[in-house]
Amino acid sequence: MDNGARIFVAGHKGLVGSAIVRELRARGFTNLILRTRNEVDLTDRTAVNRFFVNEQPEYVFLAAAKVGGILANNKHPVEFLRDNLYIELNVMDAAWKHRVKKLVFLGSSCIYPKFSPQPIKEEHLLTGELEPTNQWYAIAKIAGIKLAQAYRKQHGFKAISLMPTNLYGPGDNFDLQSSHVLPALIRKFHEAKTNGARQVTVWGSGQPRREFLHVDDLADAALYLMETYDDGEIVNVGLGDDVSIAELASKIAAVVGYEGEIVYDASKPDGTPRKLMDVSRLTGLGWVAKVTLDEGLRSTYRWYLENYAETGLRASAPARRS
Ligand code: GFB
Repeated sequence: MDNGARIFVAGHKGLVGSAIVRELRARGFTNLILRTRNEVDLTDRTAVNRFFVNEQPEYVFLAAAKVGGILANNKHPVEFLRDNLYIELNVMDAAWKHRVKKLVFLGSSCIYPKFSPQPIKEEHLLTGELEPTNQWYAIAKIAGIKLAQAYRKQHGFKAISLMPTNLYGPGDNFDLQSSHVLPALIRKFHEAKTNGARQVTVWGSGQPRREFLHVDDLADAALYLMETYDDGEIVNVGLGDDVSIAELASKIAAVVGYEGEIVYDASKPDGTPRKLMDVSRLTGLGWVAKVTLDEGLRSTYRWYLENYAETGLRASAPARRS
């Protein structure tokens, strides 16, 4: 991509899209095409086609998606399946029709079977049953992968698919009902410390293990692969290291400075027991993550303090799509 290339970042207001925009700007890309949901509703095929006719993007980062944590996935199966299918289909089809040079599609580690061998290799896709809580989202993301592969096979369209592990960082959703675990715990521990509460409740058993990648690393990987990788095979994007939810809770409590008790609510689902990515394909392509979990937790807490904690206003607004 040259610095004046017309680059559409779909979902630029979300955690992933905003990180990609920061990274592109930091590298001197000046011709970014950004639209809010009110300007172009990506679930609306006609609106998407009109947008591609008018703007003629050359490159697309497809970071728009209906996303959320374990409870949101479980409660809104229709939106997680339907909206993601619409977005992927509309954007990929328009990108192919309007001769986009290359498209990066972002999936998720939840596409893999619930009891996949660990660490999870790309070839474990479709080898077993999905985790029930997020099967709707997973099926939509698997359809996105297959769409990208189908357009490549039939039309030679250059679409690549990256499968990030659990992401976090600036711009995350801190709403306690719809967020992922990491931002939820930052907020819970911060509020407990501020209010002098003696207990924080963490959902589930604390035993599941998760791999957490800072979203700036994901953005760096997405640009790197946009420029260097051109194949239909999916690529895992992660750190190659995980922690239990209990360990994560202790780390966040320490970063926030909360000294009270941590209790577990077994009535909430654990989800997949473990989803550690095998990142050897990615490291073989020459990319490794830079931000450690400890550094990332500290910087994300600072971001939370500056952007949410002071006013408390945005903290209650549920995010719909990344
Ligand atoms: O981050 P999370 O919602 O998503 O939950 P998944 C991870 C683990 O943290 C689960 C536990 O075992 C939760 O029960 N947990 C503990 C909490 N306390 C909390 C809390 O306060 N909030 C939340 N949200 N969890 C998602 C998928 O699965 O992963 C998505 O549902 C997506 O579709 C995403 O793929 C990456 O890792 O279980």
